[in-house]
Amino acid sequence: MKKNKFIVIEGLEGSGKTTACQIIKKILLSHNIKKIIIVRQPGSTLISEKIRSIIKKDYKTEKLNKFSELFLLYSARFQLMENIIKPSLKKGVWIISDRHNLSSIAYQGGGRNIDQSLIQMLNNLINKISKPDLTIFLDVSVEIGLKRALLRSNFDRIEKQSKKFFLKVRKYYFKFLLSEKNKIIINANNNIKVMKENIKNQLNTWINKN
Ligand code: T5A
Repeated sequence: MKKNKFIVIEGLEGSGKTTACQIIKKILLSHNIKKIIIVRQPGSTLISEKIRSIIKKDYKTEKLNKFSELFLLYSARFQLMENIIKPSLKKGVWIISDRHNLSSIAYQGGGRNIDQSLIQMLNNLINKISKPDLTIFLDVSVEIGLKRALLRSNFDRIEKQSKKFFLKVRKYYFKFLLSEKNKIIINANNNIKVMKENIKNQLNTWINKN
């Protein structure tokens, strides 16, 4: 029997993370892995979902300060780690998380220019609770990703950022993925069918090895 793992999905808006979470769940089920939880960040606990709505909403009369944004995101992450991820991992449940620390490195570090040493300090605290076993990065171009996000619904506060912002986010994702040992990078510009096949092939290989 395979030991349960903590799998993180990362990527820009519209890269297909939510879609990929369901694809990954089906792949795990095909390996007879039945105890699976999908979570999203920010979110997935009562308090974290309240924080999510603050993060996403554009309060026209008050701008969310970039440090407030950072600490809200980490508050949501600590709530999720302590209340769901840590106890579930202890019970042998596999975790699929839509975003994690790397999103903060890319969006708040890259996009908002917050000092990486501050973000790393917070990441170290989160990693003490539990570290991901695998990061799956869905690599989509900024243009394609935002086009998909807009087709789905109106832009939220972060999606309203400039193209320059997202190009920096993408650059930081790659900068930090270089040092990530356990990763799978998927070309997410392809259609869902091709993306699904690529995830299936690479994840099956990883599961069989680990
Ligand atoms: N954030 C989050 C930070 O700034 N720092 C952090 O630390 C964290 C954790 C979260 C926001 O918070 C920010 C980043 C985000 O701006 P969110 O709603 O969760 O907000 O935003 P996203 O994570 O980007 O979610 P999206 O729903 O926009 O994108 P997904 O989940 O990547 O994409 P998905 O699967 O919902 O697909 C979007 C649409 O595209 C289609 C789908 O059918 C859907 O309609 N699609 C494809 N179409 C064609 N080909 C493909 N390969 C497709 N894949 C999906």
